[in-house]
Amino acid sequence: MENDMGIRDKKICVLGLGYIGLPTASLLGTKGYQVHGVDTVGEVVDTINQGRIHITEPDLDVLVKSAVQSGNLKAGKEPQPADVFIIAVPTPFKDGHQPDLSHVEAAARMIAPHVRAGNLVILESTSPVGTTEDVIARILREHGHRVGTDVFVAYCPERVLPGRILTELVENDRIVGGVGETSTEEAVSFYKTFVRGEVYATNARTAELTKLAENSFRDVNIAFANELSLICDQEGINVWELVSLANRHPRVNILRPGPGVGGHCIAVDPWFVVSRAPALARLIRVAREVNDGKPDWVIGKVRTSAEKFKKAVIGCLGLAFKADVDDLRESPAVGIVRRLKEEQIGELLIAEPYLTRHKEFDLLPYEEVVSRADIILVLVDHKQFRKLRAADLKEKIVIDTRGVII
Ligand code: SAJ
Repeated sequence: MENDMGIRDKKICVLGLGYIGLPTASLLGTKGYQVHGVDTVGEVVDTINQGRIHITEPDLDVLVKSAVQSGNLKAGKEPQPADVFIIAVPTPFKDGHQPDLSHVEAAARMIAPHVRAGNLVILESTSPVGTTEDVIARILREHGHRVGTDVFVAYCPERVLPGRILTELVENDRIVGGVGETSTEEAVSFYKTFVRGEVYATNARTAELTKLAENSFRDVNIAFANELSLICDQEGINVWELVSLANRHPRVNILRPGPGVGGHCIAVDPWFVVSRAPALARLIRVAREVNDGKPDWVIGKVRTSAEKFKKAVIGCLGLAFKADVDDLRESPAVGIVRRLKEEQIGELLIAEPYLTRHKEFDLLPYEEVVSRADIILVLVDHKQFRKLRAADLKEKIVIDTRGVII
């Protein structure tokens, strides 16, 4: 890492104070930068200015508190002039799995009047190939800036894993791709002031597709595991045993099947590849479809099991999108429980140990759910559920989508 010379005089404006923007803003604040964070939601701004957080992520509360108390992190609803602008706003998809770049576009328009010669503008939001050039650089040019000469623009995808964000923000290697070589150089120098991993230089388009390729790689590999789970079920073979045996091969590493793929990234980003190359991205599209189809298959299993009872009591274990987080974004577990409720398949008892309440479902302690249910449906591999033993559940039907019960 470079030394801290000059950091104290530098101002950073971070647009979007969510799962990426807030950890990044507070980390930069504790490094000594003067950080102004921007969010369009007033409640988020107020919470952060009080030194508190609106999302759950290990150790983030301590970091935000320290950055705010030191005076280095302040939040507001409007951007301010800065040396570096970092855009970390959501990029969801809209109808037909087409990317919705409206937040990126709005952020670029918000900062454009504040950008001055010598400034660096970085996009971190996961985006389709061409976004940095076609949205960010274009809008800055419309405001009279000469991109690559007096204003520098680069793409640097976030790559942090929810649950490990603060560690990975510093330790992970970063890919930085500028619009033009000078932009790349400026952005690489900036990341080197706080990243301990390697910082690799490329162009913006390559950096954009690198991020999409990473998440598509994971999606395709999870789809392979999910497809195997359906084949194993038909053949009467235990998929968990199969995966662990196949993985004894030195060049095989099959991922874990589950109830589907959730989170705000892996279930979304591959569509950004498909949207630009529909005829070519065949495997990526099918992987998405396989993973999106898994919840239906799980519901079918529950339905068949419930038919064996007059009114089955179904214990649903977990709502989060993955183990040991309280994050429900795009969670297949939520979708499955919602459908079971809508279709009135049995009486539902629901446990999510990482939440105290949920706006749609009544939550119960998981021990109570396990003891009262006829059918145990494991949807998340939380550590609490990993304590369950098959020998103690002999009287019940167990549908374990995560392979936690042994
Ligand atoms: N899952 C499985 N089986 C597995 C692994 C995961 O079913 O073997 C499921 C999880 O339960 C979850 C989903 O996949 O529903 C995604 O979880 P994840 O842990 O694979 O990934 P995310 O979404 O938390 O974070 C990913 C990471 N990308 C990669 O690992 C390539 C992270 O590094 C990215 O920064 C993040 O997406 C992002 O923001 O793009």
